[in-house]
Amino acid sequence: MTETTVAGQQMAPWWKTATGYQIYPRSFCDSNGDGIGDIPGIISRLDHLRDLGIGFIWLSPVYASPMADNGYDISDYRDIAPEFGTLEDFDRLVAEAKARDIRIVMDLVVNHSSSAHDWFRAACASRGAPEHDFYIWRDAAPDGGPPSDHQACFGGSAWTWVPEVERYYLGHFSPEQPDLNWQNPELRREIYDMMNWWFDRGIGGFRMDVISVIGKDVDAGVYEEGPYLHGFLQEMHRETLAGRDVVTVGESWSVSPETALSYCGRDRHELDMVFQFNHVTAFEDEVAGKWKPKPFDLRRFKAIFATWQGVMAEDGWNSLFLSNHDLPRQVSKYGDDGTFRVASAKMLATVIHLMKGTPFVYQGEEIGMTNVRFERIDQFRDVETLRQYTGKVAAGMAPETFIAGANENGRDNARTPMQWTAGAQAGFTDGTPWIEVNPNHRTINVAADRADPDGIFAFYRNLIALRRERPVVVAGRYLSFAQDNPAVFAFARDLDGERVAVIANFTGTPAEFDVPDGLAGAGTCLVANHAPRSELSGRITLAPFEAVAVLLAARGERDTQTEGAT
Ligand code: TEU
Ligand code: CA
Repeated sequence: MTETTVAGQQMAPWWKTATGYQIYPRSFCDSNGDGIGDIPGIISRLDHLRDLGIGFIWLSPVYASPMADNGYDISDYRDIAPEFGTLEDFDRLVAEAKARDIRIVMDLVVNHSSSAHDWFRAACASRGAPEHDFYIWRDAAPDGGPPSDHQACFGGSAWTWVPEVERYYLGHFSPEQPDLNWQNPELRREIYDMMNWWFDRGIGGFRMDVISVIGKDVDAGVYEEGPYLHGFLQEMHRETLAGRDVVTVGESWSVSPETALSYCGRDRHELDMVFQFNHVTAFEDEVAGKWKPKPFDLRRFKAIFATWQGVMAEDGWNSLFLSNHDLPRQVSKYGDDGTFRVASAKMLATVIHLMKGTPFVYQGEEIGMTNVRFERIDQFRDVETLRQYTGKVAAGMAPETFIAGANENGRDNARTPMQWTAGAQAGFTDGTPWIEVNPNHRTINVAADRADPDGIFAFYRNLIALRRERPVVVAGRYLSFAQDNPAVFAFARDLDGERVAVIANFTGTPAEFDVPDGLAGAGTCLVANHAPRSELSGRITLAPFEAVAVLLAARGERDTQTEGAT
């Protein structure tokens, strides 16, 4: 490692060495006993995040909202929901975070607003109102029905009739989330002005909700990655992002290795990163989606990550995550939330944090929080789960079958309150939480995990520090190994003659592994969730969910020949 490289890394954008942490405000920390997490609650827990070493928080929406979709339905883009606090609280959050070297990245939800937004109220009152054209309206079909069969993501028709204007409007997610009409230049101006208003308040960037849907061509039935998308993103960049030291991550369920660089290639002037979901949708039914999961296959999983690492090898930048507020808990989904909970949580973190890109930790992941098990539909809160339940049970599905699916893949898994202590309501609230706490908070909680030097938190802190301290973790080339092995995820990272070898057993049984030449050698153990290894060679037996990363001592002429290196 040379001086120049270190200096070079320091000059890289801050978000390439930083680790992100997602907060779902409703579920993080309640300061006033109303059962709902809030901004003062977040401020009271910032030291936990400073200790973890993260560089920025992605804050799920805190804007004014009737909360049909917990804030992904915004009724005022320039105000804070009263249950979360005030603009003064928000400014204090930005300042208190900054004092701990943490930036605040907000959620930008501009594919749709809330149906309670003033714009939408005006739009529904008269066709002549200027705001009418801020939304997407179509006439009824000849039979009076909706203009197309398009179904809303959360169930039912995507079209809703408004008698006052005798037209249908589009709600691609739900009727409470009417789609904004990006074709209207005044609407775009409003959005850019609003973004600049938040930047001027000192935020560190935006995560952009379902951004790949804004360029849709409704009449052609093209919703994802429509023909206007990149023109709008380039305009947005010119009007808001250019010249600012901020980070942008666009969420897209449709982005593919083929289209990724059209969002974040260096000459595109659009976004810094995308959240892609290929590793999630690969294990879902093509039609029934997450309600009908496919069995996990490590070979496919590895191939997807290798492809994305390859696509971003020279240009663009990956985001790295297994969890967010829409997904089940990663230790339950990809690891083992029983016997091997701690080992498998650490194993998954090792793989994600040592790839090239910016890792995102979802609240509670750093202590190995698990899925929850609800028995009755009235315990669920998520709009998607509740609407799909109504639809599917009406269509004949047994309620128990649906509930089993929701326990496995539903969004409420990620939304049960953060488990701070073993005490009442997990230390999340003094009142009654808006959604039940997971009963396992008696053993799985921040206080217990942090008190354990071998805890998951300590392990994450080490991984996050490695990224800040070691250029090879940030910038090293990614090389795949043993791609056909169904049990072991193995890769290397290379920079300036340094190689880090990463080997992880994805199963709950011991795995015999023949160390490939490219990973063999002796050196310094950087990460281990079992006994540290400083030498990798020959046939090794990995313990269940064992993960290890070794910084190999420099070999004069390192053999860079690898199997299917990306
Ligand atoms: O999610 C995008 C999205 O497509 C989700 O509906 C996703 O498919 C689903 O959660 C998987 O079960 C974003 C937000 O992350 C989500 O919370 C919002 O509900 C949605 O947009 C609408 O704003
Ligand atoms: Ca509260």
